[in-house]
Amino acid sequence: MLTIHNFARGVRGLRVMWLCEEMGLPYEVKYVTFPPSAAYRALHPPGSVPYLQDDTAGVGLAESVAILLYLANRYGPTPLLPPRDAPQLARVLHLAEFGESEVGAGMNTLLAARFMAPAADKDNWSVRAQRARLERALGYLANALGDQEFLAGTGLTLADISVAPTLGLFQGVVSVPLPAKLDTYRQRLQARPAWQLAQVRCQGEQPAPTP
Ligand SMILES: N[C@@H](CCC(=O)N[C@@H](CS)C(=O)NCC(=O)O)C(=O)O
Repeated sequence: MLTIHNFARGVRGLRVMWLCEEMGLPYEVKYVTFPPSAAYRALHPPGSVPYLQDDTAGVGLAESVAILLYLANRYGPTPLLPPRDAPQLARVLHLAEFGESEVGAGMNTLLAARFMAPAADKDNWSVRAQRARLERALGYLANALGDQEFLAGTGLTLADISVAPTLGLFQGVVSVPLPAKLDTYRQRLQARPAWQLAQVRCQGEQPAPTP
């Protein structure tokens, strides 16, 4: 069984759940509190999410993009990860990694500045530099998408599964404008049945219905 540890509504865990839904892989979700419990830190000492436990294989790993690659390799083949001799493979790997290292990681810094930094540091030089870098990354992605439906070729790939969920955080949470083209792209992918199922699983424990 696959177990995905995640914060309720954590977008990186959503990446992993969306992939599982697209591949038809059964999974369980365990919600991690913030701050994470000692039990969770014993499993994954940095305390970040998501973390995947694969009991069938007897392994566990963190880093959402590594988890995407792990699942596609371990439980594929899947068209979401082109085969090793396909020309498209390089672009899928490049943009899947870019989704975290240039978009997701940059957002972490801006979120921390917005919600945790002292007033004098909320708009300091580093914050402005990070915002400018994120704007460049979004411009790059909008160009990379062009008029295509997907980032890398004619079908959905890990590149889209990495990039699209993070774009949802740009409305109001991060003060960097999301190019209209990327917003339309995100909304189109969000309408997929697999994303919808994943989003429900990602919401957190639902309160018990009142009798
Ligand atoms: N590069 C990591 C980033 C993980 C990460 O920053 N996750 C966020 C939640 S979406 C988190 O755990 N934040 C709290 C923390 O880092 O303590 C990944 O892609 O999984």
